[in-house]
Amino acid sequence: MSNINRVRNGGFEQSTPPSVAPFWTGSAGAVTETGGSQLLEDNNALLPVGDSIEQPLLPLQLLQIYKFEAAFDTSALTGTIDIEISGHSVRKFQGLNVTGLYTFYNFTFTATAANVTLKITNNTDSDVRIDAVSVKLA
Ligand SMILES: [Ca+2]
Repeated sequence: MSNINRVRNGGFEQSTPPSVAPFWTGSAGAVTETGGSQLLEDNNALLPVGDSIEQPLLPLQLLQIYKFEAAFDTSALTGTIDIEISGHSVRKFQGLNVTGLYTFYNFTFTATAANVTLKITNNTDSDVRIDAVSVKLA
């Protein structure tokens, strides 16, 4: 069986800028961008300070280990990019150390529920750009 991405529209290619839909919902300032700010293909998401995007993941298999991965780009000096997987994981990437151009960041977690929501929040002091979000079996 192929290792499918549990995140749908993880590269924001199905979105019509500036909306983050489909699959993603966002707070008021969260948008999809195009025209050169993306890492892969045509689109990326932009989270201004304090904004977030989230989506219910395709079902996970209990007790399997999954890897979250996404590319981030920010000029932040303080604060964190927070990744929540409802009730199971909260990871904080230090904005200061996510510098300049897009880089991929990841972590693994054990699924303790089948149906979870992934949420990415910009709690840094600068815009955060996001592309190529995935959650796959590790
Ligand atoms: Ca993309």
